Amino acid sequence: MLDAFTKVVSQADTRGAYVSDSEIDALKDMVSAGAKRMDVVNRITGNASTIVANAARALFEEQPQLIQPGGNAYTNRRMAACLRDMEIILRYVTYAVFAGDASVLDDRCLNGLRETYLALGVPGASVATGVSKMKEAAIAIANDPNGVTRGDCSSLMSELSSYFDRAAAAVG
Ligand code: PEB
Repeated sequence: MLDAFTKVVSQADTRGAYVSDSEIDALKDMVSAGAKRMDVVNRITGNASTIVANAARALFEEQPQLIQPGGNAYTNRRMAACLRDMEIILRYVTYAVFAGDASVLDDRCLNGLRETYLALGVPGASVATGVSKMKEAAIAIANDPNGVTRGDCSSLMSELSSYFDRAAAAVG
C-alpha cells in the first residue's frame, strides 16, 4: 500500500533518481492543504450511513427489480450484504483520500471485486450505479462551504470523484 509520499519515493527509486523539485512542490501543496483533506475524510465518515442509505434508496427506486422476489437485494440477508458492500467501498474511498493515493482502494477493495460479483451473480453495473450515487452525495456533503473556512476545494473534489469513478469502473 502506498500513499502520496511513498509513491513519489518508489517512482524515484524505479528511475534511480532523486525525488525531483516538482515532486517535492506537489507534496508541499498537499501538506499545506492537509486540513481540507482531513475535513473531507471526517465529513464523509461522519455521514457514511446517510450517504449509503440514500444512495441505496435511489438505486432501488431506479432498479426496483433488485428488491423484488429473485432480485439481488431481496431478503434481508442480501439487502444487508448490499448495504454493507456500499459501506465498505465508501470506507476505502475515505482511506484513499486520506492517503492521497488510490492504491489502498485498488489493492484491498477493488482487486478481484468484479470476479467476486460475477461468481455471486450480483450485477456489477448496479453496484456501479450505487457507487455513483454515493459519489454525488459524498461530494455534496464534502464540498458544502458552510461550517468550515471557505477555500478552493476543486482539486480535492476531483480527486475524491476519481476514487468513486475508479470503484464504479472496477465493477461496472
Ligand atoms: C464483496 N459482497 C458479497 C460477498 C463479498 C462481497 C465477498 C460474498 C460474501 C458475503 O455474502 O458476505 N466483501 C465485499 C467487498 C469487500 C469484501 C466490497 C471489499 C473488501 O471483502 N446486491 C444488490 C446490489 C449490490 C448487492 C446491486 C450495491 O442487489 C450486493 C449492492 N453483495 C451483494 C449481495 C451479496 C453480496 C455479497 C446481495 C450477497 C449475494 C448472495 O449471497 O446471494
